Amino acid sequence: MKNPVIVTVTGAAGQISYSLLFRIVSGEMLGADQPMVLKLLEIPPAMEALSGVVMELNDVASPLVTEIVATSEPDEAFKDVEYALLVGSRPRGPGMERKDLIEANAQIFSVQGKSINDNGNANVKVLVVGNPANTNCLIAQRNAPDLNPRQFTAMTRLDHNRAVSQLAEKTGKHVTDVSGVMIWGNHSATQYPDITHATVAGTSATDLVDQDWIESSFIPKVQKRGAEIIAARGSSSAASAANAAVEHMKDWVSGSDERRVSMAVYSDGSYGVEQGLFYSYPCTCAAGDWSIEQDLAVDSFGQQKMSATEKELVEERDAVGHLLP
Ligand code: NAX
Repeated sequence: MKNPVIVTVTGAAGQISYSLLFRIVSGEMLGADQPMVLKLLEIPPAMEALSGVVMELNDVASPLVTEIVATSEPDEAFKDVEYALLVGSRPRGPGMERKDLIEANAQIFSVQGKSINDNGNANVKVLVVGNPANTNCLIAQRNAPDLNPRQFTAMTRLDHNRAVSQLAEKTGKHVTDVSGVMIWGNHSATQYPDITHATVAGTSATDLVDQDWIESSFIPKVQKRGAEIIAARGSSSAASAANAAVEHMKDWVSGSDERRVSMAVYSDGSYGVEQGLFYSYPCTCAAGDWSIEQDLAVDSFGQQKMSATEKELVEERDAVGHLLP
Protein backbone atom coordinates (compact mmCIF):
# COMPACT_ATOMS: atom_id res chain seq x y z
CA MET A 1 0.00 0.00 0.00
CA LYS A 2 1.10 3.56 -0.76
CA ASN A 3 1.19 6.36 1.81
CA PRO A 4 -2.17 8.11 2.25
CA VAL A 5 -2.81 11.25 0.21
CA ILE A 6 -5.02 14.12 1.30
CA VAL A 7 -8.18 14.71 -0.72
CA THR A 8 -10.40 17.70 0.07
CA VAL A 9 -13.97 18.04 -1.20
CA THR A 10 -15.99 21.21 -0.63
CA GLY A 11 -19.76 21.32 -0.68
CA ALA A 12 -19.47 17.87 0.82
CA ALA A 13 -23.10 17.70 2.00
CA GLY A 14 -24.45 18.68 -1.42
CA GLN A 15 -25.98 16.47 -4.05
CA ILE A 16 -22.93 16.08 -6.34
CA SER A 17 -20.79 15.12 -3.36
CA TYR A 18 -23.34 12.52 -2.36
CA SER A 19 -22.27 10.59 -5.46
CA LEU A 20 -18.71 11.83 -5.73
CA LEU A 21 -17.44 10.92 -2.27
CA PHE A 22 -18.51 7.30 -2.58
CA ARG A 23 -16.77 6.97 -5.95
CA ILE A 24 -13.59 8.48 -4.49
CA VAL A 25 -13.48 6.14 -1.50
CA SER A 26 -14.00 3.15 -3.80
CA GLY A 27 -10.64 4.00 -5.42
CA GLU A 28 -12.04 4.96 -8.83
CA MET A 29 -10.33 8.35 -8.88
CA LEU A 30 -6.85 7.64 -7.54
CA GLY A 31 -6.60 3.87 -7.80
CA ALA A 32 -7.53 0.87 -5.68
CA ASP A 33 -4.10 0.92 -4.01
CA GLN A 34 -4.18 4.58 -2.95
CA PRO A 35 -5.25 5.23 0.66
CA MET A 36 -6.49 8.68 1.58
CA VAL A 37 -7.41 11.12 4.30
CA LEU A 38 -10.71 12.73 3.29
CA LYS A 39 -11.27 16.32 4.34
CA LEU A 40 -14.78 17.60 3.88
CA LEU A 41 -15.60 21.31 3.90
CA GLU A 42 -19.08 22.72 4.40
CA ILE A 43 -20.68 25.89 5.69
CA PRO A 44 -21.89 25.82 9.34
CA PRO A 45 -25.65 25.36 8.54
CA ALA A 46 -24.81 22.18 6.58
CA MET A 47 -22.56 20.59 9.20
CA GLU A 48 -25.33 18.44 10.64
CA ALA A 49 -26.22 17.08 7.21
CA LEU A 50 -22.52 16.52 6.62
CA SER A 51 -22.31 14.44 9.80
CA GLY A 52 -24.86 12.09 8.21
CA VAL A 53 -22.71 11.81 5.07
CA VAL A 54 -19.71 11.01 7.27
CA MET A 55 -21.71 8.25 8.99
CA GLU A 56 -22.50 6.77 5.58
CA LEU A 57 -18.88 7.02 4.49
CA ASN A 58 -17.89 5.21 7.66
CA ASP A 59 -20.52 2.58 6.90
CA VAL A 60 -18.83 1.88 3.55
CA ALA A 61 -15.87 0.62 5.63
CA SER A 62 -13.56 1.42 2.73
CA PRO A 63 -10.08 -0.05 3.20
CA LEU A 64 -8.71 3.06 1.45
CA VAL A 65 -9.91 5.64 3.98
CA THR A 66 -7.54 6.26 6.86
CA GLU A 67 -9.31 9.31 8.34
CA ILE A 68 -12.27 11.61 7.67
CA VAL A 69 -12.19 15.24 8.78
CA ALA A 70 -15.41 17.26 8.56
CA THR A 71 -14.99 20.98 9.06
CA SER A 72 -16.32 24.43 8.22
CA GLU A 73 -12.84 25.98 8.42
CA PRO A 74 -11.12 26.29 5.02
CA ASP A 75 -7.62 26.33 6.54
CA GLU A 76 -8.28 23.03 8.29
CA ALA A 77 -9.85 21.51 5.19
CA PHE A 78 -6.97 22.51 2.91
CA LYS A 79 -4.10 21.69 5.28
CA ASP A 80 -1.58 19.70 3.18
CA VAL A 81 -4.23 19.00 0.50
CA GLU A 82 -2.93 17.21 -2.60
CA TYR A 83 -6.21 16.87 -4.51
CA ALA A 84 -8.80 19.61 -4.02
CA LEU A 85 -12.26 19.25 -5.54
CA LEU A 86 -14.09 22.54 -5.14
CA VAL A 87 -17.72 21.54 -5.58
CA GLY A 88 -19.51 23.80 -3.09
CA SER A 89 -20.73 27.14 -4.29
CA ARG A 90 -23.52 29.59 -3.74
CA PRO A 91 -26.59 28.78 -5.82
CA ARG A 92 -28.58 31.54 -7.48
CA GLY A 93 -31.19 32.87 -5.00
CA PRO A 94 -34.48 34.64 -5.72
CA GLY A 95 -33.95 37.96 -7.47
CA MET A 96 -30.23 37.36 -7.84
CA GLU A 97 -28.70 38.56 -11.11
CA ARG A 98 -25.90 36.59 -12.76
CA LYS A 99 -23.52 39.35 -11.71
CA ASP A 100 -24.59 38.98 -8.04
CA LEU A 101 -24.05 35.23 -8.31
CA ILE A 102 -20.58 35.68 -9.76
CA GLU A 103 -19.73 38.13 -7.02
CA ALA A 104 -21.06 35.93 -4.19
CA ASN A 105 -18.97 33.06 -5.49
CA ALA A 106 -15.95 35.27 -5.95
CA GLN A 107 -15.92 35.78 -2.19
CA ILE A 108 -15.97 32.01 -1.57
CA PHE A 109 -13.34 31.13 -4.16
CA SER A 110 -10.95 33.92 -3.19
CA VAL A 111 -10.95 32.64 0.40
CA GLN A 112 -10.47 29.05 -0.77
CA GLY A 113 -7.74 29.92 -3.29
CA LYS A 114 -5.81 31.80 -0.63
CA SER A 115 -6.26 28.98 1.86
CA ILE A 116 -5.01 26.38 -0.64
CA ASN A 117 -2.04 28.63 -1.39
CA ASP A 118 -1.17 29.02 2.28
CA ASN A 119 -1.97 25.54 3.57
CA GLY A 120 -1.95 23.08 0.68
CA ASN A 121 0.76 20.81 -0.64
CA ALA A 122 3.04 22.63 -3.11
CA ASN A 123 2.00 20.18 -5.86
CA VAL A 124 -1.74 20.33 -5.18
CA LYS A 125 -4.08 19.67 -8.10
CA VAL A 126 -7.30 21.69 -7.99
CA LEU A 127 -10.53 20.92 -9.84
CA VAL A 128 -13.31 23.52 -9.70
CA VAL A 129 -16.82 22.15 -10.26
CA GLY A 130 -18.97 24.81 -8.56
CA ASN A 131 -20.48 27.34 -10.95
CA PRO A 132 -19.61 29.60 -12.61
CA ALA A 133 -16.79 27.06 -12.73
CA ASN A 134 -14.31 28.75 -15.11
CA THR A 135 -14.48 32.10 -13.35
CA ASN A 136 -14.47 30.57 -9.87
CA CYS A 137 -11.32 28.76 -10.94
CA LEU A 138 -9.76 32.01 -12.16
CA ILE A 139 -10.53 33.66 -8.82
CA ALA A 140 -9.07 30.79 -6.81
CA GLN A 141 -5.94 30.73 -8.98
CA ARG A 142 -5.38 34.48 -8.76
CA ASN A 143 -5.54 34.20 -4.98
CA ALA A 144 -2.84 31.52 -4.99
CA PRO A 145 0.25 33.39 -6.18
CA ASP A 146 2.71 30.77 -4.88
CA LEU A 147 1.21 28.00 -7.02
CA ASN A 148 1.59 27.40 -10.73
CA PRO A 149 -1.61 28.41 -12.58
CA ARG A 150 -1.44 24.99 -14.28
CA GLN A 151 -2.37 23.45 -10.91
CA PHE A 152 -5.90 24.89 -11.30
CA THR A 153 -8.51 23.46 -13.67
CA ALA A 154 -12.29 23.71 -14.08
CA MET A 155 -14.67 21.01 -15.18
CA THR A 156 -16.08 20.72 -18.70
CA ARG A 157 -15.83 16.93 -18.72
CA LEU A 158 -19.56 16.56 -18.19
CA ASP A 159 -20.19 18.65 -21.32
CA HIS A 160 -17.63 16.50 -23.13
CA ASN A 161 -19.35 13.29 -22.08
CA ARG A 162 -22.74 14.72 -23.06
CA ALA A 163 -21.36 15.48 -26.53
CA VAL A 164 -19.96 11.94 -26.88
CA SER A 165 -23.30 10.46 -25.86
CA GLN A 166 -25.31 12.64 -28.27
CA LEU A 167 -23.03 11.82 -31.21
CA ALA A 168 -23.15 8.09 -30.47
CA GLU A 169 -26.93 8.17 -30.27
CA LYS A 170 -27.29 10.10 -33.52
CA THR A 171 -24.99 7.77 -35.45
CA GLY A 172 -26.39 4.59 -33.92
CA LYS A 173 -23.00 3.61 -32.53
CA HIS A 174 -21.70 2.92 -29.05
CA VAL A 175 -19.98 5.66 -27.06
CA THR A 176 -16.75 3.67 -27.23
CA ASP A 177 -16.79 4.18 -31.01
CA VAL A 178 -16.65 7.95 -30.57
CA SER A 179 -13.38 9.79 -30.13
CA GLY A 180 -11.96 13.26 -30.61
CA VAL A 181 -14.95 15.32 -29.42
CA MET A 182 -14.03 18.57 -27.69
CA ILE A 183 -15.56 21.42 -25.73
CA TRP A 184 -14.21 24.93 -26.15
CA GLY A 185 -14.65 27.80 -23.72
CA ASN A 186 -16.99 28.34 -20.81
CA HIS A 187 -19.03 25.74 -18.91
CA SER A 188 -22.19 27.62 -19.82
CA ALA A 189 -24.68 27.92 -22.65
CA THR A 190 -22.02 29.68 -24.78
CA GLN A 191 -19.66 26.67 -24.81
CA TYR A 192 -18.75 25.29 -28.21
CA PRO A 193 -19.07 21.49 -28.47
CA ASP A 194 -16.99 20.67 -31.55
CA ILE A 195 -17.03 17.45 -33.59
CA THR A 196 -15.03 18.67 -36.60
CA HIS A 197 -12.09 16.47 -35.55
CA ALA A 198 -14.14 13.64 -34.06
CA THR A 199 -14.50 10.16 -35.48
CA VAL A 200 -17.14 7.48 -35.03
CA ALA A 201 -15.87 3.94 -35.54
CA GLY A 202 -12.99 5.39 -37.55
CA THR A 203 -15.14 7.55 -39.87
CA SER A 204 -15.04 11.33 -39.68
CA ALA A 205 -18.09 12.47 -37.69
CA THR A 206 -18.81 15.28 -40.13
CA ASP A 207 -19.26 12.67 -42.89
CA LEU A 208 -21.98 10.99 -40.83
CA VAL A 209 -24.10 13.96 -39.72
CA ASP A 210 -25.06 17.15 -41.52
CA GLN A 211 -24.22 20.70 -40.54
CA ASP A 212 -27.85 21.50 -39.84
CA TRP A 213 -28.01 18.77 -37.17
CA ILE A 214 -24.76 20.08 -35.67
CA GLU A 215 -25.99 23.66 -35.50
CA SER A 216 -29.65 23.26 -34.66
CA SER A 217 -29.71 20.07 -32.58
CA PHE A 218 -26.32 18.91 -31.32
CA ILE A 219 -24.77 22.16 -30.11
CA PRO A 220 -27.88 23.55 -28.34
CA LYS A 221 -28.64 20.13 -26.83
CA VAL A 222 -25.20 19.89 -25.22
CA GLN A 223 -25.23 23.56 -24.19
CA LYS A 224 -28.64 23.24 -22.51
CA ARG A 225 -28.48 19.68 -21.23
CA GLY A 226 -28.21 20.88 -17.63
CA ALA A 227 -31.50 22.79 -17.94
CA GLU A 228 -33.17 19.80 -19.61
CA ILE A 229 -32.20 17.61 -16.65
CA ILE A 230 -33.45 20.17 -14.12
CA ALA A 231 -36.79 20.31 -15.96
CA ALA A 232 -37.15 16.52 -15.90
CA ARG A 233 -35.67 15.64 -12.52
CA GLY A 234 -36.52 18.71 -10.51
CA SER A 235 -32.89 19.13 -9.51
CA SER A 236 -29.64 19.58 -11.35
CA SER A 237 -27.40 16.84 -12.68
CA ALA A 238 -25.50 15.27 -9.84
CA ALA A 239 -24.37 11.68 -10.46
CA SER A 240 -23.20 12.47 -14.00
CA ALA A 241 -21.36 15.53 -12.69
CA ALA A 242 -19.69 13.39 -10.01
CA ASN A 243 -18.71 10.86 -12.66
CA ALA A 244 -17.18 13.61 -14.79
CA ALA A 245 -15.21 14.94 -11.80
CA VAL A 246 -13.80 11.47 -11.10
CA GLU A 247 -12.80 11.05 -14.77
CA HIS A 248 -11.24 14.53 -14.97
CA MET A 249 -9.07 13.95 -11.91
CA LYS A 250 -8.23 10.36 -12.83
CA ASP A 251 -6.99 11.34 -16.30
CA TRP A 252 -5.02 14.30 -14.95
CA VAL A 253 -3.32 12.11 -12.34
CA SER A 254 -2.90 8.86 -14.29
CA GLY A 255 -2.91 10.02 -17.92
CA SER A 256 -5.51 9.93 -20.68
CA ASP A 257 -3.61 7.40 -22.83
CA GLU A 258 -3.46 9.89 -25.68
CA ARG A 259 -7.25 10.23 -25.66
CA ARG A 260 -8.47 13.79 -26.21
CA VAL A 261 -10.38 15.11 -23.20
CA SER A 262 -11.86 18.54 -22.48
CA MET A 263 -10.60 20.55 -19.51
CA ALA A 264 -10.89 24.23 -18.67
CA VAL A 265 -7.27 25.22 -18.10
CA TYR A 266 -5.12 28.33 -17.84
CA SER A 267 -4.90 29.85 -21.30
CA ASP A 268 -1.40 30.45 -22.58
CA GLY A 269 -2.87 32.24 -25.59
CA SER A 270 -3.40 29.02 -27.58
CA TYR A 271 -5.93 29.43 -30.41
CA GLY A 272 -5.85 33.20 -29.90
CA VAL A 273 -7.67 33.02 -26.56
CA GLU A 274 -6.72 35.74 -24.10
CA GLN A 275 -3.95 34.59 -21.82
CA GLY A 276 -4.90 33.91 -18.21
CA LEU A 277 -8.53 32.99 -18.79
CA PHE A 278 -9.66 29.50 -17.77
CA TYR A 279 -10.90 28.26 -21.11
CA SER A 280 -11.90 24.72 -22.03
CA TYR A 281 -9.53 23.24 -24.58
CA PRO A 282 -8.92 19.83 -26.12
CA CYS A 283 -6.24 18.35 -23.85
CA THR A 284 -4.29 15.19 -23.37
CA CYS A 285 -2.89 14.16 -19.99
CA ALA A 286 0.35 12.33 -19.21
CA ALA A 287 2.75 12.05 -16.29
CA GLY A 288 0.45 13.98 -13.96
CA ASP A 289 0.21 16.95 -16.29
CA TRP A 290 -2.08 18.22 -19.06
CA SER A 291 -1.26 19.79 -22.39
CA ILE A 292 -3.40 21.66 -24.88
CA GLU A 293 -3.54 19.98 -28.27
CA GLN A 294 -2.11 22.40 -30.78
CA ASP A 295 -2.68 23.14 -34.45
CA LEU A 296 -6.18 21.73 -34.82
CA ALA A 297 -7.81 23.47 -37.78
CA VAL A 298 -10.76 25.68 -36.82
CA ASP A 299 -13.29 26.73 -39.46
CA SER A 300 -15.00 30.12 -39.53
CA PHE A 301 -18.15 28.80 -37.81
CA GLY A 302 -16.00 27.37 -35.02
CA GLN A 303 -13.94 30.52 -34.71
CA GLN A 304 -17.07 32.58 -34.22
CA LYS A 305 -18.33 30.20 -31.50
CA MET A 306 -14.93 30.16 -29.79
CA SER A 307 -14.82 33.95 -29.73
CA ALA A 308 -18.37 34.23 -28.35
CA THR A 309 -17.61 31.97 -25.39
CA GLU A 310 -14.28 33.77 -24.81
CA LYS A 311 -16.14 37.09 -24.74
CA GLU A 312 -18.44 35.75 -22.01
CA LEU A 313 -15.43 34.65 -19.95
CA VAL A 314 -13.88 38.12 -20.32
CA GLU A 315 -17.15 39.68 -19.13
CA GLU A 316 -17.32 37.34 -16.14
CA ARG A 317 -13.72 38.15 -15.25
CA ASP A 318 -14.32 41.88 -15.57
CA ALA A 319 -17.42 41.61 -13.34
CA VAL A 320 -15.16 40.47 -10.48
CA GLY A 321 -12.14 42.52 -11.53
CA HIS A 322 -12.29 44.52 -8.30
CA LEU A 323 -11.93 41.30 -6.30
CA LEU A 324 -8.93 39.94 -8.21
CA PRO A 325 -5.56 40.56 -6.63
P1 NAX B 1 -25.86 21.58 -3.83
O1 NAX B 1 -26.54 22.91 -3.59
O2 NAX B 1 -26.63 20.32 -3.63
O3 NAX B 1 -24.58 21.50 -2.90
C1 NAX B 1 -23.67 22.55 -2.76
C2 NAX B 1 -23.12 22.48 -1.36
O4 NAX B 1 -22.10 23.47 -1.26
C3 NAX B 1 -24.15 22.78 -0.28
O5 NAX B 1 -24.19 21.70 0.64
C4 NAX B 1 -23.62 24.06 0.37
O6 NAX B 1 -23.87 24.12 1.76
C5 NAX B 1 -22.14 23.97 0.05
N1 NAX B 1 -21.42 25.23 0.11
C6 NAX B 1 -21.87 26.47 -0.22
N2 NAX B 1 -20.93 27.39 0.04
C7 NAX B 1 -19.85 26.72 0.51
C8 NAX B 1 -18.57 27.13 0.98
N3 NAX B 1 -18.23 28.41 1.02
N4 NAX B 1 -17.73 26.16 1.40
C9 NAX B 1 -18.08 24.87 1.40
N5 NAX B 1 -19.28 24.43 1.00
C10 NAX B 1 -20.15 25.35 0.56
O7 NAX B 1 -25.24 21.69 -5.29
P2 NAX B 1 -24.71 20.52 -6.23
O8 NAX B 1 -25.83 20.01 -7.04
O9 NAX B 1 -23.90 19.58 -5.43
O10 NAX B 1 -23.79 21.37 -7.22
C11 NAX B 1 -22.61 21.99 -6.77
C12 NAX B 1 -22.10 22.96 -7.81
O11 NAX B 1 -21.75 22.28 -9.01
C13 NAX B 1 -23.13 24.01 -8.24
O12 NAX B 1 -22.49 25.26 -8.34
C14 NAX B 1 -23.56 23.53 -9.61
O13 NAX B 1 -24.05 24.59 -10.41
C15 NAX B 1 -22.25 23.00 -10.12
N6 NAX B 1 -22.29 22.11 -11.28
C16 NAX B 1 -21.24 22.14 -12.13
C17 NAX B 1 -21.14 21.31 -13.22
C18 NAX B 1 -19.97 21.37 -14.14
O14 NAX B 1 -20.02 20.66 -15.15
N7 NAX B 1 -18.93 22.16 -13.89
C19 NAX B 1 -22.24 20.37 -13.54
C20 NAX B 1 -23.13 20.07 -12.38
C21 NAX B 1 -23.43 21.24 -11.51
O15 NAX B 1 -24.43 22.02 -12.13
